[in-house]
Amino acid sequence: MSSYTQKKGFGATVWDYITTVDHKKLAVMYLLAGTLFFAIAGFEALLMRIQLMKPNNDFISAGFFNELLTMHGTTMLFLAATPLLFAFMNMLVPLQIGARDVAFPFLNSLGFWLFFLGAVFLHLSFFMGGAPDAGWTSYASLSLYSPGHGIDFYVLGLQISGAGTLISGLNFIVTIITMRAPGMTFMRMPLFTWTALVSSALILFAFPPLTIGLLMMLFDRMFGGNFFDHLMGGNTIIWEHLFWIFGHPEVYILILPAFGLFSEIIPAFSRKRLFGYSSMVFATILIGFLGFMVWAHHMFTVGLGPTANAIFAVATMAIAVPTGMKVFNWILTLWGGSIKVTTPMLYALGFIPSFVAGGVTGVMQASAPLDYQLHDSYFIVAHFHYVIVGGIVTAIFGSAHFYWPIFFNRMLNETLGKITFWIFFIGFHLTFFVQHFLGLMGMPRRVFTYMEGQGWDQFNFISTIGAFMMGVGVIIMVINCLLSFKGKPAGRDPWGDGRTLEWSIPQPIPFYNFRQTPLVRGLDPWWIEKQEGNKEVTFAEPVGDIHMPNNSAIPFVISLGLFIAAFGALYHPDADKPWSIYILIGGLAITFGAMIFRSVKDDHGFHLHKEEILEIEEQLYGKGGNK
Ligand code: HEM
Ligand SMILES: [Cu+2]
Repeated sequence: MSSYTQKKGFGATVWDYITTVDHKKLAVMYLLAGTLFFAIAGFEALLMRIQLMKPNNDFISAGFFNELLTMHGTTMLFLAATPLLFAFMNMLVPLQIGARDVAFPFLNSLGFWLFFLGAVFLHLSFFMGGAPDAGWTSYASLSLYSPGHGIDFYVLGLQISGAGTLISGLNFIVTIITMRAPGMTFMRMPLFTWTALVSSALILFAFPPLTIGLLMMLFDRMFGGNFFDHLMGGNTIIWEHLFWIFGHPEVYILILPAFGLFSEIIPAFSRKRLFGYSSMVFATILIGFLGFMVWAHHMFTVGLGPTANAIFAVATMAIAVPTGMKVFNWILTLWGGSIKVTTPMLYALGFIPSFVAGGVTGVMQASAPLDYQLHDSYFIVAHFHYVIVGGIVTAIFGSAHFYWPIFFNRMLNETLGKITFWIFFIGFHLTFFVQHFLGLMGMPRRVFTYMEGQGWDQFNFISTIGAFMMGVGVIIMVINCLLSFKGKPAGRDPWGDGRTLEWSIPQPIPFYNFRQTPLVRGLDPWWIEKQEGNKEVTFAEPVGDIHMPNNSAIPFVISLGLFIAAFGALYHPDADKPWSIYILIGGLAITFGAMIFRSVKDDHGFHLHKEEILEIEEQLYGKGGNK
């Protein structure tokens, strides 16, 4: 029985996506879910900016502002930026290394559903008695005393979705180490795959401290654990350490893949190989390593003492060295290249100065004495949005344009793309540039309003206008994405400048990716083949049977069980909800039942025979194919 014949119809399609283990479909699901949460968090940002547009505003209440602030930060980092980058990793990593899927397709699906249901759980807090309100860092001194269930939603939602992230990170590590095509040595790996590897390694080391911190928080809030309660012999600073041992690497987990994406876009449209490839690889590893040594720069004002502050200040500044190397390598790739300014390239060109600006203010804050002045002022808000929006969001937007044909076999409209870029880019600088001055003039961060006559009014007004421009840019981009489906198929290598293996595959990409495993003969293998006038990559094997995994609903069921159990845990401390314990046990029973079922039931996947492969390719690329 071959299971590649697809049923038609809406229900069948939904079922297909719920049970899929195909990395390309999961990539599309990450893209959709990430976009949804990006839109929600963007909307929350606009509400905050309306509130801050003029002094003494009463558009929203102080309490609701705290909820918006917390959910905006948490959602943007965990539920928008991470899944959007996972969308690219899922889609591109197997294609770039010449693999048919990731190492553990079942776990890939489990990772998605844990992330998604954890995110849904967190967002239900808005409708079920209040969202978390202690900031995305949820400092224990605030969160332990926050009434209601907001913080419990934060703790349980992040725990579930964090488990998904950890599982996916592991999967990428194993995939990249073990599943590379013949000839794809480590030093021939595309830079995006390299950054995906290092970023996944960071996930492996950074998420467990978060898990432990959240567990301790859960014990404190639900069972009177007193880990962080100073009145009971606990220590609130321990939460800060645990959080930032995770939290600082988290920003590198996000920025490294963004670097990787630009390291693909810049050589493609400079039509040159990446300058200093091996130094880029070592810079990536070094940044990953140093990223773990600097967490306490978030705690300079806590009172760790001058020795600790000095060590962490120097370690932080050291990161500027490998980062600077990267910036020079990108510029030297552009140097003397025959540059084509496409939309993705525009994003890359806008990224370099914006990111450098964010990096420079980062080095400023790395100086502990100056940080005493800047701490918790709008200068900080300006700094991290320059890095996050100027670095990560531009990478995601630029790559959405670059890789749209790989995802959907369609091109985005270049004119609309460039309009989006300019509106977004100008809006971004309007929003955040002036915040540096607000910070220097003393405006504190995380306040819901301010008094007039302090010289802050105009800058806040400008900042809000900029935020709306960014919103308009995003709306145009979404329209562009939707319109693309009316367009013609893009076909293979539509930019004409693809360098890596993902561009060598005919479109639409069959579910087994490569009919034959490619033979990699150097860095930028597809570029090499094109230089030699080849129409296809060189193959490492003749056409033969392919082994593929079966779809499965079990990952969804495992995640659903935890989602249900979380409600039980949440309501358990309430004396008036004795039924909550049954929900908790029932949910866990579903999860463990599904796990046991998976363990005892043999699922060996299926074989796709040579004849079937040829038949599929005939359907896809023969007459009437290439849909
Ligand atoms: C779309 C444009 C954006 C606007 C207009 C915006 C606006 C804001 C505002 C007004 C705050 C509150 C600042 C404060 O009072 O301290 C904030 C905080 C924050 N934003 Fe954004 N933001 C945007 C995009 C992003 C993105 C893309 C990310 C991450 C991927 C992000 C991450 C954060 C974080 C982590 C915080 C801190 C939350 C906290 O202090 O708990 N923002 N943003
Ligand atoms: Cu940091």
